[in-house]
Parts: sequence; structure tokens; C-alpha cells
Amino acid sequence: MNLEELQIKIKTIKEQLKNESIVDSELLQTKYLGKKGSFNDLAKAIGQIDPEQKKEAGKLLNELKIHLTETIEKLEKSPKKASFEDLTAPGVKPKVGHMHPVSQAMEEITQIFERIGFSRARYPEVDWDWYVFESLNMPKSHPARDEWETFFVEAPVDPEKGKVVLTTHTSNGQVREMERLKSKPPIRMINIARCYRRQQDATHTQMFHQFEGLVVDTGINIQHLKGTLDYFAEQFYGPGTKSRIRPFHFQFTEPSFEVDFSCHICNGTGKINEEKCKFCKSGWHEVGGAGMVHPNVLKAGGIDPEKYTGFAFGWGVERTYTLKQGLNIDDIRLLYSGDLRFLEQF
Ligand code: FA5
Repeated sequence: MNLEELQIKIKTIKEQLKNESIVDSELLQTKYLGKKGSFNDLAKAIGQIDPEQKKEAGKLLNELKIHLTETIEKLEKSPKKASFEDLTAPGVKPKVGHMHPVSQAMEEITQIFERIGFSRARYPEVDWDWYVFESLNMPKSHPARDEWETFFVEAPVDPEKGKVVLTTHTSNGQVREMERLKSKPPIRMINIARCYRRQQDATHTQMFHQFEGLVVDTGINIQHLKGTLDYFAEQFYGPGTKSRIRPFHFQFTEPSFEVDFSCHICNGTGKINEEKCKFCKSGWHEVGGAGMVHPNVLKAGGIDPEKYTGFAFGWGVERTYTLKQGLNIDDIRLLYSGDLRFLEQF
């Protein structure tokens, strides 16, 4: 090979690089500057060059090396040329979301009650004082209203239904359901909706969910209520879970109860190896209230309390859900933190 031929070869290599279809700089590096690359092939051929031309040939090769290195480096930094589509490359999986744990709990609760003939209802979350308090046997200025730390809405007062509030409990659905059915039992409602109270700590949030059961028919008694609680306990928490009712007071039920479910950690004994169960401290977890519908509430819904009786219950969805076996969520505010590291676990 003489100097002229070398110059032609150098020109060809430069042209080739200029029109290169490969955009990956590592591949280019291997192709042009690698051990078996174009540059090395040419460098090996320099031995055949006339000794007088060797110096000049070395200079030309040096220039070529600099040119190749700089061009490839520039390519690496510049935006990539439109590359060809590799149809055999593995695809990128799109991120798939899932239902929020509270929505999952609401679905499960709905299905459990639907299996025994309840129908899902949903009533307004911004409602009249009448449905939230007054029709539930809590006349204006009744001290029982204080328990519900209420958000009032700035809206015109209705002469009959009073002020507008953010619903403090799903019990506002009781008289609404009686009205929907034109005061004609049987009623078997499960009302799940958002509620609002001025509260905030590890077991309370300003916005939360409740599910409210209401059954009205002839001959309904506490046994029916207890049977429903036991059924729910076993279905939601697993076989062996028991329910317990304790005397309490609500204006809209008589008698009234607080409802507890047995703790799955200590099986309702309150003790683990002679020590107090740290999860429940007593063997039981309180989930909400229940009772036999007060005659005044039936009357407010146009139902004759001499003919019909009923039971009702209302529990927090978050509270009920966080007690599920294996969850161990000790702060319900986490459910609304929007933290994906937490939510992705469900
Ligand atoms: C009531 O709201 C009654 N309406 C329940 C009822 C219905 C009784 C029908 C009788 C018949 P209480 O205020 O205790 O009751 O609330 C019930 C449950 O809602 C509580 O036990 C708790 O689980 C949940 N809860 C109440 N406030 C909050 C809150 N701020 N954050 C999260 N959960 C709450």
C-alpha cells in the first residue's frame, strides 16, 4: 500500500462514519476504534508502506484516530438520530393502579350484606339538619347533638329542614330510605358514604366513611341484630370471630349498643402468654354503634311503630378495615396520606 491508497482508505472510513445508521456510540466505538475495528485494520497495513512515506502515513493515521474519536464523542452527546424500531425488544409494562384499600373494603362489605338480602344505598353527603339530626330524635338544641362535631355549610336555611351540614354519620340515610320506599317496609338497606367531623388523630380523620345497616319489618328484634353482627364478623374477619353488644346511648335507637368484635391476635382473651394483648388490651375491638330503631324515627319516616320494628347499626369503614388480620395499621390517617409506598401494599 502506498500513501495515496492510504489516503483513499482514510476518506472511505470517514465517509462511512458520516453516513452511519448505527446510533449507539458504544457500537460505533467497537466498529471503528475496537481491536478488530476499521482503524486497527488500517494501522496494521502501515507495515507495507514505503519507509520514506511511513512518517507521513503515521501522521495521517493519527489524524484519523482523532477524527474518529471526536466524531463518535459528538454523536454520543447529540440527540439521537431516529432509530429503527426493534420489534423483538421486550416491551415496557405500563403501570397499573388498583382500587384504594378503603374502596376495596367498601366492595367487600357491600357483597357480604348483599348475600343476606340487603340493598346498597347512598345518600347525600351534604344534607339538611332534619335528616342528620332532627328526624333522628334529636330536636334543635338537644345536647346529644354535641357528640357530632359538625361542619355547617353556609347556605340558605330551609324553613322545614333547617340548616345544611356535612353529614356527620350515615344515619341520615335512615329516614331517607323510609321515604324512598314510601314508608312501606320491608327495608334492608346498607348505606355506605363519606362522613365529616371536626376530629383528627390516629383513629379519627375529618373525612371518613361509615356503613349503615337498617332493617325494618314486622317482628324484628335484637336476635336479628345479633345474628347479623355475628354473620358479618365471621365473613369479614374470618371464622371464629365473635361479636359483642354493650349497653350504650344513642338518641335514635332504644335500646342502644356499642358493638365490639373479638381480637384475632389474642382470640378475645385479652392476653398473650399471661401478658396484656397490646393490640386490643381487652380482647375486643369497638367498631361502632347499633340498636333497635327508636319509635320516633319510624314515625318521622311515616312508619307505624305499633306495627313495625327495626334495627340499625353504623360503623366506620376505616376502623372496621384496619382491624383485619395481618394489616396492623395503627394510624388511619395513613390511608389518606397519598403515600404510594403505603398504598401499593394493598
Ligand atoms: C354513630 O355515628 C351512629 N350514627 C352509629 C349508629 C348507627 C348507632 C345506627 C346506632 C344505630 P359513632 O359516633 O359512635 O356513632 O360513630 C360510629 C363509628 O364511626 C365509630 O365507632 C368509628 O368507627 C367511626 N368514626 C366516628 N368518627 C370517626 C372519625 N372522625 N374518623 C374515623 N372514623 C370515625
